[in-house]
Amino acid sequence: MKDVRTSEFVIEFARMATNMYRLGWDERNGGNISYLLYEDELKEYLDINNVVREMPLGFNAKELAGKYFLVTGTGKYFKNVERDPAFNLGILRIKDDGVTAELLWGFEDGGKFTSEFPAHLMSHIERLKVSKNHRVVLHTHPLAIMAMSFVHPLSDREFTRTIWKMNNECIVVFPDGIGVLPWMVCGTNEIGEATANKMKDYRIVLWPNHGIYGVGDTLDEAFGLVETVEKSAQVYMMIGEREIINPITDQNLKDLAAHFKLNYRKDFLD
Ligand code: 2HA
Ligand code: ZN
Repeated sequence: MKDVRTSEFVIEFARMATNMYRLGWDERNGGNISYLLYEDELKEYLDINNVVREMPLGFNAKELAGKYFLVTGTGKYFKNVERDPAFNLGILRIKDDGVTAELLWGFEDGGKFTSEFPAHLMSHIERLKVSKNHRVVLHTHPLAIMAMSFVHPLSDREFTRTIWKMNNECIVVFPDGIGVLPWMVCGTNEIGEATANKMKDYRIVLWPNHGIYGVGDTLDEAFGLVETVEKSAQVYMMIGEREIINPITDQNLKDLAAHFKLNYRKDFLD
C-alpha cells in the first residue's frame, strides 16, 4: 500500500487548508472541509476493510451509505493540516446503517470529525441530487464577508444583488446567487438542515456573523466561489459610506447574463 499522505487528494486538501489559513480566513480551529473520495482512488492507499474505529454521526445519512469522505477534525487548526495530515484529518466511510462513521485513516490522536459534519453531509446529500460530480463542501470565516454580514440586510435577494454589483465577475461565477441564513447556533443538526435546504438552490450559503459555505465538484471550484464573494465583500466594505457614482446597474448585469448565456436568478434583478 502507498502512504495516504502522498496521495494527490491529501496533498491538494492540505495545501488548500494552508492557503486558507494564510488568507486569514481560518483562525484557530475555524473552518472545515469535507471531500467526497471515490473507492477506486482510495484502494491503492488503504485496506478499505480495515475499520480503525466507529463514531456516531448524530443523525441519519443513509443517502450517503458506503460513501467515503476526507474531512477536517474537530478542534484542529487549518494552520497545522499540511504539517501533520494524519493527526488533523480523517478518512471516513458512512456505514450501511446511515448513522455511523467508520474511520479508515487519520485522527491519530483519537480525534473526531468536525462539529459541522452534519451540515456538510446534509449539504452533500442535496448537492449530489443536483450534480453527480459534486464532491466538496467547504466552510470558512473570511474577514470581509463576516464584516458585511453585520451591516447588510440578510435576504438572499438583497445580499446577492449587492455582491453581484461589487464585481462584474460575480454574476458569471455564481449566477445562482447566494443563500442567506438567519443567525443560528452552529454545530447543530438544525443549522445543518437549514444550510442543506438552501443548497437545493445555491452553491454558496452565508452564515451571518460567522462565515460562509461553498460547494463544488473540485476543491478549486468550492474555494473559487468563496474567494469571489470575499473579493466583492472587500470592495463593499472598502467603499463604506461613500456614494457610488459609477454603479454596476441591473441592466449591466442583464447584459453580462445575455453575453455569457447565464442561467441566472432573474427574480433577483429589477
Ligand atoms: O470548525 O468553523 O463553525 C470550527 C468552525 C465551526
Ligand atoms: Zn465556522
